[in-house]
Amino acid sequence: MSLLSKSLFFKRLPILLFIVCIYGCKTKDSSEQTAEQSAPALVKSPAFNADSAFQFVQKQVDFGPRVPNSAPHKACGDYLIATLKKYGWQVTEQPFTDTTYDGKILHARNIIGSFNPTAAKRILLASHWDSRPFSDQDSVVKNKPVLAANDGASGVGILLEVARTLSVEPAKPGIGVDIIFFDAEDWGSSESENTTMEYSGFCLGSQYWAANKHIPNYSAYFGVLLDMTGAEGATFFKENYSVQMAEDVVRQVWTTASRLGYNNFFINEPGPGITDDHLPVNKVAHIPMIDIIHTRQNNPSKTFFDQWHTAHDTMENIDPKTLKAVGQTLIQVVYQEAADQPL
Ligand code: AHN
Ligand code: ZN
Repeated sequence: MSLLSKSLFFKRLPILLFIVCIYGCKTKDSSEQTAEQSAPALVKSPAFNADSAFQFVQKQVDFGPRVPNSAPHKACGDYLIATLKKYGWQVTEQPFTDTTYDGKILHARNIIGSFNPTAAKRILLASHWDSRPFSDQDSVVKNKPVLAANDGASGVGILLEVARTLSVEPAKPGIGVDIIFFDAEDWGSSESENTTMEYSGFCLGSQYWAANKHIPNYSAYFGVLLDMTGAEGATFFKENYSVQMAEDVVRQVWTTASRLGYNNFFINEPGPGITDDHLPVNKVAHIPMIDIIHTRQNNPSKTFFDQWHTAHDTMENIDPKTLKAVGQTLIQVVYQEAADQPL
């Protein structure tokens, strides 16, 4: 640099510094803005195969209605156990006997699968696997067992696919996952005034498990229950007991679903409170558990999906798109927790 240009440089230094400062401040400003506007990247997680999940739903329905004390119920239970074992999950069978609101003695079993059984941090996923013994909401045939493609098999199918996905995925999550298939959820009274039983006689398996956990000091970070999670165009409003008892988990799951682009299924609005298997898990086992359940808003005459407790709860109404939205959200929640980056 010549003497002349040097002196010019120093003369202009304040202006230069001013420009640099403005530029610097501006870049810092805009980078802060981007950080505020765009959420952190999602943790990498494996894809959930909805066609495989659909096949797991089909397989259960092919046994016929899985009504406790029946041969298809026994056969399907054996199939669920064999499938979890095939994917390397540790299985605990929990047989129990209970009496229904209408005086039937049921021989039932909860089925528990554990992934990373020794890990301290655990997430609990659940769904009921039994079928309702009567189609009392059907306008024509009211006394037939239901096929329960959506009200039962859909949640189980999604969880079997979660089990398969974790077994084949090389980058396994470093936390524990437990899947519980609750039995005898759906033998409840449709007219709850007819019974003094807790939960109107629904949720026998989850009540039994909550009072007799498969491992006495078992606990989980949180739980997610699936119920009626397979119908075409399903809407999952924020179930009210879940919001009351496990608000953070509701927020985390709905935020994750939204980040994955599933907000047409996971509606960011309050829904009704539903008596379901998550209640004993919250109240008796003291594990915060939410319920992802298909409800409608502003329709007091029909709370659930159209074919609920009718002869038409069949495979025709099951949509792999719905299974994908729920299954991929669960996988993402598990991997976010494993990376300690819950949303
Ligand atoms: C009531 O109808 C009170 N609860 C619904 C529980 C249920 C039945 N989930 C599936 N089938
Ligand atoms: Zn039901």
